[in-house]
Amino acid sequence: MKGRSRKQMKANTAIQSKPLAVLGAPPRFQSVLHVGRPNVGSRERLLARLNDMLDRRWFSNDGPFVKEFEAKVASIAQTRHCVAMCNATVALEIAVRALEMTGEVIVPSYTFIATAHALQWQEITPVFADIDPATSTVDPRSIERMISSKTSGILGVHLWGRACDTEAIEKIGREYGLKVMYDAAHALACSHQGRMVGGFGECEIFSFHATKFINAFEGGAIVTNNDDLATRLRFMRNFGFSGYDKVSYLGVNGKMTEACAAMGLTSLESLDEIVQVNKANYEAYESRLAGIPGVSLIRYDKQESNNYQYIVVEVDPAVAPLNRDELVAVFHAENVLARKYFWPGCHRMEPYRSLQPNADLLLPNTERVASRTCLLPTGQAVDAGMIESIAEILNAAFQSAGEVKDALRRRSGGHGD
Ligand code: T4K
Repeated sequence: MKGRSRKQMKANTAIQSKPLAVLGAPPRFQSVLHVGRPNVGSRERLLARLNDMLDRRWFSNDGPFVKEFEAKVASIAQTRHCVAMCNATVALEIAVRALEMTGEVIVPSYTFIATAHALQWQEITPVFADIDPATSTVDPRSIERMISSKTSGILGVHLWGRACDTEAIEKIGREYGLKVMYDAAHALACSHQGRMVGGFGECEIFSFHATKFINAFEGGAIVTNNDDLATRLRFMRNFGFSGYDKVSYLGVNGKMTEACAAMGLTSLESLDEIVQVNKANYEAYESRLAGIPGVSLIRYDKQESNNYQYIVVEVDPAVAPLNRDELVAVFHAENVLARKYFWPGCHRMEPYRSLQPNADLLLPNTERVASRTCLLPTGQAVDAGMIESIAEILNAAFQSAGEVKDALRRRSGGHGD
């Protein structure tokens, strides 16, 4: 299979079938399996592009690769504009500023910390709304409850690529005169009710970080159908310059480099192939995890376009013999670095924990979902054999749950975590 060497695959396939590393056996995988191992794409195409870049001696500042990358992303998102940025965090910050959000902005707590930081960094208070436990995306009813006289906007997040309830959110936006934008870091090439993610709200932001299914080493992009906003965003990402020696806006340096755009273009050429691998991995997990008590895989709506880039598993502690934290400890011992995204929720991380110490009282679903979710490895670095082994580890751990709990308790000096 493209993108991984046979030797590496073989070394990483199950080396034994039963005993668990947490109980003293050697780890099931010899090398570590990560959540978010980058997909590489065609080395030849990337190196050819980098050579072109060197020959051209044009390395940054709206170069030809950046322009081509923007055109391709706008075409996937079906938007009039795409403004590429150095990463999605800076893109969020620039978008928030270009939309003149101030005071308070409502955002889910159940997201990567960058969503909240993009606001707080500009001294805008992120007011945390709860999620709908059925979808893990922000609950419009909770948004409405959080509106105050200081609220200027709503920043929704299309978590795991599944779009939030854009109709309800935008209705609230219209009723209360609030700007609406979306963090679509996970949602490139995903659709919502048949429309591609990209054209919802005032603008949407994609991430092309190394760990995303399409990567530009580091990168981000803002897509929008608003011509004036796109113009402002272009100025703002380049110090506010609107011409030689002419500064028209407050700006910053948010530019994407040509090397990053070269990687982004190369990665985009493999989009279909990567989605196919992700989908096959998702289906392999779906069949291997089916029927295991208390373990469920989040669902992607088959009527929509999905990138299937995350394998998100919920562990119900009332049913499963081990809880999420115990299971993650079991996986780590086997060199499967399952992640607890986005535990414990932004509201329990600094500076928000200190600034808003009682936020948890209004976020019961966030607290519950964050305590039971873990992500498993996928992408081009993972194959069906590895998924089979991961499922075997899970089954073996559940079968020996008593021993596993004892071993974990001993390891933590009797504190049980
Ligand atoms: N909004 C949302 C909803 C997001 O999820 C993110 C980013 C953003 C906004 C901000 O986007 P950017 O500003 O980053 O464009 C990772 C990523 O760094 C982050 O981009 C991503 N979300 C988040 C979900 O995951 P970490 O700190 O948990 O993991 P990290 O970067 O250490 O990487 C995870 C694993 O991947 C590592 O254990 C090893 C492996 N890895 C990582 C890199 C960078 C590799 O094998 N190779 C690599 O090059 O945040």
